[in-house]
Amino acid sequence: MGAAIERTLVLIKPDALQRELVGDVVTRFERKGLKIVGMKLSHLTEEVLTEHYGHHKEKPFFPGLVAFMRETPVVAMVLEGLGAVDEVRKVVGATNPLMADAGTIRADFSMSMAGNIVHASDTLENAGIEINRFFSASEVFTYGKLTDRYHFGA
Ligand code: FUP
Repeated sequence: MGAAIERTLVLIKPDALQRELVGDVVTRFERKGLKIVGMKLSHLTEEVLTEHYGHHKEKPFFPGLVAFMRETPVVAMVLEGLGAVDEVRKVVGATNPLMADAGTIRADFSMSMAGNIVHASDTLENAGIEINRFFSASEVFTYGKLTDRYHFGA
């Protein structure tokens, strides 16, 4: 059985905005064939970041992480595609850019653990939670593209 069509959440972080890498990052996802079904700028609050990074709440780097994520708005995206959750993580690479495989976004564009360019949901369950955290239903779109059969066909 082939992979199912999934949706996942990506945040393009303040380091990427400061470094003018938004276009390059979006292009990586488009080139893979992922469909952009949601996309907006959002200035994240401490509350939403505390929820989003709840698994790191007790870590020493947590306050710095929250401050960093609020330096500029982030670009929030919902991407759709075959096995999108794992495929997007593959395109993004390991959390530590120094450990990430060449050809991934994090390896190719960054060296710092804090400034690692993007966030991407790690499981299908978390993708659902995170899409709902950052997007209302009316901000996520369903539409056909002429290239769907090339990207998603058997
Ligand atoms: P990921 O799912 O790849 O984004 O990784 P995590 O959820 O483990 O980490 C979220 C963010 O916390 C990272 F992108 C950067 C920051 N972080 C640190 O700064 N230091 C650490 O040791 C771990 C994570």
